[in-house]
Amino acid sequence: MKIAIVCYPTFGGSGVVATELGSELAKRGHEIHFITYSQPVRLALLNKNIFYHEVHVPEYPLFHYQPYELALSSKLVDMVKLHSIDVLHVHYAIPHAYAGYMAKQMLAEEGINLPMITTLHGTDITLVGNHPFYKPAVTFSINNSDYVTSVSESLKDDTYRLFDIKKEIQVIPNFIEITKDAIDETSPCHRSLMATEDEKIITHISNFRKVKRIDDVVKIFFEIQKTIPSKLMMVGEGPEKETAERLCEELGIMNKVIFFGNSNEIDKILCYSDLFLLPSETESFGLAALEAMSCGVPVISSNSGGLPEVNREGVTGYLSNVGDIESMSKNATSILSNNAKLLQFKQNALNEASKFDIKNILPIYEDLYFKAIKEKV
Ligand code: GMT
Repeated sequence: MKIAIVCYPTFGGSGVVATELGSELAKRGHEIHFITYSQPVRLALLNKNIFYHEVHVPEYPLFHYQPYELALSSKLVDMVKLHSIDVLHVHYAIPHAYAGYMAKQMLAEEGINLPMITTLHGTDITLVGNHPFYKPAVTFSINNSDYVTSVSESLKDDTYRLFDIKKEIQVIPNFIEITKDAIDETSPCHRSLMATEDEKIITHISNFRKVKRIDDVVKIFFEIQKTIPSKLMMVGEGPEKETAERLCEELGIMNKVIFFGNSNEIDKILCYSDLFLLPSETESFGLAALEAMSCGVPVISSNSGGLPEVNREGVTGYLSNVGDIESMSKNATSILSNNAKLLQFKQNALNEASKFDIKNILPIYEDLYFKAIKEKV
């Protein structure tokens, strides 16, 4: 199949999912065309069957806002015709489903029928899309997609609750490529560079937005380090990073916290991590938690959104109410203070993550593409 994928190219769950999905489909012989405004951060362009088409938005002084949707839909029309694309898959409803719908309409005028699948990822529904300024357009573009998928049951329920949706939504969970040697002592894991033998390593990875409750991460760690010798690895960039750095200084723990910035070597950091913190306000799925689990790292998270579908209470970690720092710190300490328990949770995390192996999820997307194409012929 020839598949066009539209996504955000930055560090963020939806872009990562779209990139990994496209890369895996390419390995299976499908021709994948990424269409977005810059090269997706995790995309290895040199792979066979992978193409990247950049959307340019020319600056014009009259425009206060540059019309990205217009440029994207025009680019889609051109690329679909040039490469005889069979199906369009847009990730994150805003504005991709809207631009995709416009492209579909323009192509239909020329007698080309392009099926479009929209995957809902989270904040496009729960935070941004739900804003009255966007809601009518988001509702319209979801209802006018040929197929709609969401990354968790919780997000599906939220979509029906918050929007007037007539379409059936199929849940296709996010996935991960399982690293076989995740807790293999012989793998090149540079733990000793980060902590001493007796210290535990706690990690948080995100785009440091308000929704991630970065202050809670720092406060939970502050409590943990009172009784457990430990270090905190903070991976990512975003608006809340400075506040977090200031809080670490105020609490006098700056010498125990390492801020990495964005990284393409998440697995190298996770390989020496003992615990992952994700106390988010809302999380449709929590791909970062799954990435941690796939490297054998247990998770302390909030119980919001789709997190309970990924992190299993008392098995792969613990879940607490949003903002309950006391409970999260206690749970973290209970795992970290008992080595046998920690090892068991690490193994459980690995086992649970394997259910989300890309090998199990990819065929579901492939079937959906085939179905969409067949119906449109
Ligand atoms: O919020 C983010 O971290 C980015 C956002 C995105 O769309 O890029 O993430 C959402 O999609 C991810 C992939 O499906 C999910 O794993 C995240 O849980 C979800 N974020 C939220 O719901 C806040």
